[in-house]
Amino acid sequence: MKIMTRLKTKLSALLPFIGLLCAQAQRDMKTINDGWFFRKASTENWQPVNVPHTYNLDAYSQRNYYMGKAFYRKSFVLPDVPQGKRCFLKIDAASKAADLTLNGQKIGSHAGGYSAFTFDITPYIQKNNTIEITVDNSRKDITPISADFTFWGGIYRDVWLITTSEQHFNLLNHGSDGIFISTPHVDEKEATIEIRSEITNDATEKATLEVIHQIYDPQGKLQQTLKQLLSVKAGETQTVRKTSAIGQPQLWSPESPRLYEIVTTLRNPKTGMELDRSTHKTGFRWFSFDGEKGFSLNGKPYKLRGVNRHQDQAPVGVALDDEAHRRDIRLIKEMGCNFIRIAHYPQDDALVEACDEMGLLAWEEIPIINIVPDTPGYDDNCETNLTEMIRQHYNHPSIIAWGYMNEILLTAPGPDRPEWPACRERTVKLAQRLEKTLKQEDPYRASVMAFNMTNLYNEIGLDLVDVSGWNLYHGWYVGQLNDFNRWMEDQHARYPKRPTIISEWGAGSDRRLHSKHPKAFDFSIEYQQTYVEHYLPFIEGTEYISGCTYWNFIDFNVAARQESMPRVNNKGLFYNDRTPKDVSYYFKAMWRKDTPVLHIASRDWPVRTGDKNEKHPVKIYTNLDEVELIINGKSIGKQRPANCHTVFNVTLPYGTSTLKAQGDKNGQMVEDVMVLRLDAMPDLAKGDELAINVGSDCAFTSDVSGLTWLPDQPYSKGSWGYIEGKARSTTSEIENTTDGPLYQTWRENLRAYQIDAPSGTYEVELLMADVSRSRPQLANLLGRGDDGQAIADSRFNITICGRRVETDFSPADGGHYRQAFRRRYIIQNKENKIDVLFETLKGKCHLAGIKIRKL
Ligand code: GCB
Ligand code: CA
Repeated sequence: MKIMTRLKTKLSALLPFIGLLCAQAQRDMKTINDGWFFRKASTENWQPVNVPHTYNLDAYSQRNYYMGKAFYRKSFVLPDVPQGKRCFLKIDAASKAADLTLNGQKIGSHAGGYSAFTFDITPYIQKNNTIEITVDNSRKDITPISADFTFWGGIYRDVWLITTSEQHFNLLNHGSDGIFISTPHVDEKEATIEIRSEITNDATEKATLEVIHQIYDPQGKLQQTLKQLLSVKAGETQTVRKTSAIGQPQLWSPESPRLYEIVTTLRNPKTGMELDRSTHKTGFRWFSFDGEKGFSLNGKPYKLRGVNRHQDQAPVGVALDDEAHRRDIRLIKEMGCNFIRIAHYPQDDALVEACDEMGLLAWEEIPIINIVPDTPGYDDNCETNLTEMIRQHYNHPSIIAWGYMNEILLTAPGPDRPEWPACRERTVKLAQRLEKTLKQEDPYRASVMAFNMTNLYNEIGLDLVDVSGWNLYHGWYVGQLNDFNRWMEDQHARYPKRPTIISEWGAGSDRRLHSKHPKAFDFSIEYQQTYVEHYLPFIEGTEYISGCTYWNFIDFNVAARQESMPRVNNKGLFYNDRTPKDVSYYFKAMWRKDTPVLHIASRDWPVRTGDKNEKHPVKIYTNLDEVELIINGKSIGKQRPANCHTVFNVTLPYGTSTLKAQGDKNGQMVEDVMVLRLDAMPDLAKGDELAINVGSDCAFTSDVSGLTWLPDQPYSKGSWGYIEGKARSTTSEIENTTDGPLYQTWRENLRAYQIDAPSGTYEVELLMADVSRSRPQLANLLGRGDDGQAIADSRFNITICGRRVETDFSPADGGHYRQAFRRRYIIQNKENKIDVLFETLKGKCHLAGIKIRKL
């Protein structure tokens, strides 16, 4: 008896190899990413490329990147054109639309830049083949049409050539492979698994077939084999369903992402020959969203802690290889996230697979953003995109929510406008249509939508979704930090039953800008930290908030964005190259309970300028109870962090210092070490350059020269500073400079700028820009920090050390609006002071920066 069982086990272990012997009957899949030729419609030259590829690397340098058609072409030889086989071409993404021909014959089109599509190319394939694909990223009937990211054109994911038998799973179902696995019921004792498979018979005769599902547990042990016989007529596709119970399921969660594997095979029951095979993974988990209690996973309250993820990375744009997607999920996990919003569009299969495997719950969405246009075909395309997303990623246990609209009233005409009723109606109509489709496609996941800072969404019926996402930027684009708490409290009081999640919140930061008095829109590293340190404790401490996704995991490309880093939205917790910003360690300290976190948060501010008697803030992000700071071997003392951070105010010697933070977690010593440099205040007598970022509380360090422009201050005797005037700023882009932020802050209506300095010959350099006639900003900016109009076309005289250097002057002379104006004057200082006097003739005189050097 025993021997018999053993023998059986051995035989079943051999079965896969027996399967291999019939390899010619199985599914063959290979990428054909290599050896393509490419040209834009605007050029004649074909250029060799590999996919993934985007034709919008111009988005890194140009606001108006190329929008239009481009052509891809590839030739390949199939030495043996398979007989009795089907061939498919699968493209994982071509943005935004693609028309395909094979050997001169049209094989089909696809609309939608973020999902896969497959064509049966059997009728057209021959020995020598040429595929031609026309891609177009300018189509207005395909979403997205307006959004805060670049609409990268190109074939930017994999291209596959797939060969199957004439009987196969239905590869033509919206880019999926025709196998759909769901877990309609799960609890600790038992789970139900339902597998729906679609089988196509492309032969000319009816076929009797067998579908076999082998379910392996997370340890790789075969748990169940489910079999089903069916007969499929020639040319037909049939759907079969199989439901089964799994006792004592090993549950999937971000903390232990246990995956079951389901191997589905199609066989000829007479010959035993395997015809097709596909492997999927599933996980058993259950969840709920509640208006009072927030989210719960597998029966326990569970705060969703996450980030939004855009997919681009310089210098390749969105043409990332799979390993880069997996790397991102690893970094996100490492930070302590258990959740991700795959925003604003479906992303690579590799990313979603990594969520399953490494353990991240996910919200995925299609990119219907800012406004629903009145464009024929748009709604249909939206619905198709939604269906594709759901079918393609249906089997992933990580996904718990599908989304379909983001801030959809942002650029819609307001209720006071005549266009409003029609716009409102079509928006609500589309939402209702998509909500219905979503639930038909997938009754087991939540529907979500992201609202922005207006209650209109509730009032007009866009609250039809299961979960309301709020994109809230109080203390950034609008109002004060506390307005965030008030917003949520008010929402909860009005709609206590409605599940909510903070789907976006974020502040921008630029490594070149630092401030001891950070404020919204100064783009300092420090303000972003202040912002998140305010929001996160409220989110964590408020039960009814299901969780959050910070905006954004990375600094990402937006060709149209201006601000301190044109072409970049710099709200990332990581730089675009995936280097962590210090602020990411705040999240890690808040969210990782399983490991000690101790990080000196000054990697983004490693060089300071100041006096050695002055106090310099050194912030530590940590989840330890107590931290000691040691500078150059000497203890500065111990501090007890609150809200996962503490700031030591320390004096530093000039030059480099070694900073060591240390503490212990349950007897385990933890430390972090970094080197920080303090540069002395510039000494004019020594030939140093005294550079001042006029009109700003931020020090600015140029990427190019490394020179630090000091924060501005009022003049006092023996020192330097402004006399009178008002500080102003703009987010308008400044051209012809890499030091934009210097010019984006200025002082206007100042009487003078004075520097007390020993007599001698000096070089005095003035920086300014007339930032009026700004280019239209993105809708997202909501107008904070745009003072440019105030100085429009101002004219003034400038006198330095008694000598008139400019008369009836404007930095915009010659039409140079928004351009960096920088001019040096050689000056004789005879009275131990350099005074720059302004005399306004028209508008308001202004100054954005000043630099002095003794010759
Ligand atoms: C939003 C949008 C997102 C933007 C973000 C921002 O609300 O949903 O696409 O990138 O704000 O940074 O302005
Ligand atoms: Ca300035």
